[in-house]
Amino acid sequence: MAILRQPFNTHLNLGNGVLVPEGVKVVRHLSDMKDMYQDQDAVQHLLKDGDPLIYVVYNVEVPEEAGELQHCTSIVYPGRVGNEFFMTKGHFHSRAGTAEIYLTLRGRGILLMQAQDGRTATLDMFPGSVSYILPYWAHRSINVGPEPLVFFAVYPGDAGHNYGVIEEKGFAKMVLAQDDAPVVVDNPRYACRRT
Ligand code: PAN
Ligand code: ZN
Repeated sequence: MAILRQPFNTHLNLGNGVLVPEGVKVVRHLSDMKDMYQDQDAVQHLLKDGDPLIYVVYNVEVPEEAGELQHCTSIVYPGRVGNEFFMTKGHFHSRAGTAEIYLTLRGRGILLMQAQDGRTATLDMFPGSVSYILPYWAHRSINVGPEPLVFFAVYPGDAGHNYGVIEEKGFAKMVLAQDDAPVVVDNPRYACRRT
């Protein structure tokens, strides 16, 4: 017999992004994504003094099925690896033709996106920004401010996450601090890795 489900609430703390119940919590430290940063000397230096926490995701538990809606909050902490701001790993969806919405609650960020043909786009993330990530576009969020970047995301139940392409090739662009302000520049390693 099918299990009878009931509609349910989750409580989202609008100040810090924490969900109650917290659901499935994903925690990413620098060591989980050290090859993704440009300045490997800075990576080694930071790892010597510990292993900084880069971001946390709280996922409401929902079946990974068509018709369902995954939803979660992400908290990307402020900081840099060399000149590169703390960021998420970034991914395509496994079912690539699925969109996503990010509602930013706190902080300042840049949402970096990349189509399968290599075209890139960025959107500013700020409290109240509702960013629409197109189907087939990879996406990464970068904290460019002094406080945690907190955003709520909703996406199709069966979208899944494909990290492999980004782990292998990276994004064509990266976000660096120049005089403390974020600038979007070409990623020199992206061209190398494509050849
Ligand atoms: C987000 C991301 C979250 C963490 O919920 O999964 O911000 O980023 P990574 O998954 O790239 O580590 C989302 O886009 N879900 O599809
Ligand atoms: Zn996604």
